[in-house]
Amino acid sequence: MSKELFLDFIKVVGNKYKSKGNLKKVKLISHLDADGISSAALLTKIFKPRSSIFSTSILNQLRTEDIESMKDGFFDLYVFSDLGSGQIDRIRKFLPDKNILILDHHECVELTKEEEELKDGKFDNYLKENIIQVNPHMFGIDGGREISGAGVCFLFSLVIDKKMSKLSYIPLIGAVGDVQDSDGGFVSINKDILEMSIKEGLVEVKKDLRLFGIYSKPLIMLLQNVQDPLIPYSSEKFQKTMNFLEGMGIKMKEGNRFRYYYELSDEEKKKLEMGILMTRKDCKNPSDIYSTHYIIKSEKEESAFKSIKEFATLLNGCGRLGKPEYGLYACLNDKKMKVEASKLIKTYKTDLVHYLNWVKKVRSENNKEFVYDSDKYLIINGKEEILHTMVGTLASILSKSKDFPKGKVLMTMARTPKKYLKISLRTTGNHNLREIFNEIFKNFDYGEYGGHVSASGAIVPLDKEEEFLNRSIEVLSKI
Ligand SMILES: [Mn+2]
Repeated sequence: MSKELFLDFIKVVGNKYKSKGNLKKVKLISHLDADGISSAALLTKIFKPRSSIFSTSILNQLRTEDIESMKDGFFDLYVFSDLGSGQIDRIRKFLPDKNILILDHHECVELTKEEEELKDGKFDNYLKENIIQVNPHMFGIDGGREISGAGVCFLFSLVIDKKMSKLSYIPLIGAVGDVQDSDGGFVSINKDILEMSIKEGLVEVKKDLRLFGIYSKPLIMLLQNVQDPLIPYSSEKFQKTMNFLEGMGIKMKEGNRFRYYYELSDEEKKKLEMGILMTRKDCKNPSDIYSTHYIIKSEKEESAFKSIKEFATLLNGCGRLGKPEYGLYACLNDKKMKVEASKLIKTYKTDLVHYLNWVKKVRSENNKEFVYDSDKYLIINGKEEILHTMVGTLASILSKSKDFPKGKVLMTMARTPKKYLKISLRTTGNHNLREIFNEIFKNFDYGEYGGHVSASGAIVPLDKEEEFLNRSIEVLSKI
């Protein structure tokens, strides 16, 4: 019931913008992750040809000052995608007279009386307002699991142009980027969108080995995957992996060319699966070697855009490296941008390895300039050594790595060129990170923080760096 109502609501909102015809000057503000970039791709497709001026900003975080700076903007419409619901109180405060459309799936901070009434099917009054919010949570739909930001944008865009169904793979990239396909695959609206994309002949679902890059990487590289090794010893290099394959009679090369998984015969695939199962006898779930792969059919084998999961990772990379537009136009199948995005992602991997090595080095030296270590926490202040957009990714990888101590809180930070300190918080224990930030900011009046219980972030003015560090250490020492 609530799903139908939500879809009805999107329809009337979509029709409102459709009937406006050309929209003149439109500003799009979206989030700097795979979901935000795919959201922006869909909305670009819709609004760019329908406006005289169209401008896009992709932000890591929508800060109060970003909203405040729009006060003097000259745009006729401001569209927020994959963000905005959490900041709507400030949008209302600073931009009360602007025309605003929010297409988001994050938790809503507060609902107005009119928004509460949408659940009862009362749309008319709300549609007259100049600030319109479209969010599944308003209808009791779980935006964390049932639909992504790009999913909301897709349904909206479909009302305006039916041909958008040809882009129904894009919301799936967003949903996978936001990890909405775990625990048994897509559900609810995500599942409906998946089915649409299958019906359109765009996407195919395959059950194959749980390996990242299974279609795009040569077999030997694939099995050496260090991030999430399917084979316990696979990170121990080439020779061992080669022996493993040869032991099963699977050739690693065809002539001079490395072979790919998709080139294996059925018999070879069986052998490989058996071989992998043998290496996993001591693992927690030895038979957990398969996963569902969503594949874009029009993409060539060996392309990094073939698997939706890889596509999402690529978009994240483009965002983190400050080139979200490469990812955005790659979504819209711009050939040149796809080449640029693939080149960029190679740098991304090298940068990450570089940062991980740097952290290893300063930790082993116990370099007091960058490292604050105790039995309860580890703080890494990357200063200018680490790109500020990478502190979150870095914190996630570090906290998941084998040699990171259990039960500790990890804080990573780096400086932005605009004189801010960007901070990420992760834990390998049972800490509630939101509460930790609450506590830190209780006696610290600068900057902003947000996020989830298990992954949080903050941003503070750089001239308060020392103060922030002292306050953090004070709080973290008592957890
Ligand atoms: Mn999202």
